[in-house]
Amino acid sequence: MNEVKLAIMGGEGTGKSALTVRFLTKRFIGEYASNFESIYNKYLCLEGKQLNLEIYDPCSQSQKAKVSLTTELHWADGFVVVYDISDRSSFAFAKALIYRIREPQTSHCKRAVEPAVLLVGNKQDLCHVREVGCEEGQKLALDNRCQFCELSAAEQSLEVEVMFTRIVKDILTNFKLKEKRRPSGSKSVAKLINNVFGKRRKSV
Ligand SMILES: Nc1nc2c(ncn2[C@@H]2O[C@H](COP(=O)(O)OP(=O)(O)OP(=O)(O)O)[C@@H](O)[C@H]2O)c(=O)[nH]1
Ligand SMILES: [Mg+2]
Repeated sequence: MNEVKLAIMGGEGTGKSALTVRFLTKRFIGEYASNFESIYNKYLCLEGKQLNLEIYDPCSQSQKAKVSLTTELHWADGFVVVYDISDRSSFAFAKALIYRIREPQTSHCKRAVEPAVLLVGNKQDLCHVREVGCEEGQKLALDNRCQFCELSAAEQSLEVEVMFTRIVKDILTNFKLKEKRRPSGSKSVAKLINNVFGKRRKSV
């Protein structure tokens, strides 16, 4: 069974838990505990594959002013980065997170393929007090090779499900790419070793 690890990142109060709970239960309950982090499990069948999806919903206290993401970058196969369309500072935080995820130094994680990222402008139902334009979100996503959507965890169930399905599909595509790269890589190393030692042996 494929293991898929997804981290939900974003500023405090942007709706990370609301989106996660909406996806898992199809419900919006309004208030969510934010003093502890959680990892949820959900079994999915997607593209004919059985998946065990793990969703990491961080604790806002430990998230404060934290953009280092070192643990998350090693753990997660993909990220949902959430901001609140009615809160510009949350967009700035989302931008910093995306830059961190896409930093070239992130290669210290020895990733063959860069992680899948979906930028989400949440609380679309608050568009009358909007502070971040939809096109700003689109541009940030496009410039950083991310997917993008705006939605409302409070009012939309199907859209939230589609959003999670989209990021999981992107992660599965990355798994396929990694698989393709790995055998050819190891084959060429094996060939190289064989060439070097094979030739030496012959000359002795
Ligand atoms: N209007 C509106 N409110 C929302 C929406 N999503 C979440 N909220 C509200 O925003 C507040 C914060 O939501 P949470 O899901 O707790 O946000 P969070 O990102 O998990 O917050 P922390 O864990 O504290 O960082 C709660 O009062 C939610 O009811 C939405 O789509 N629309
Ligand atoms: Mg939360």
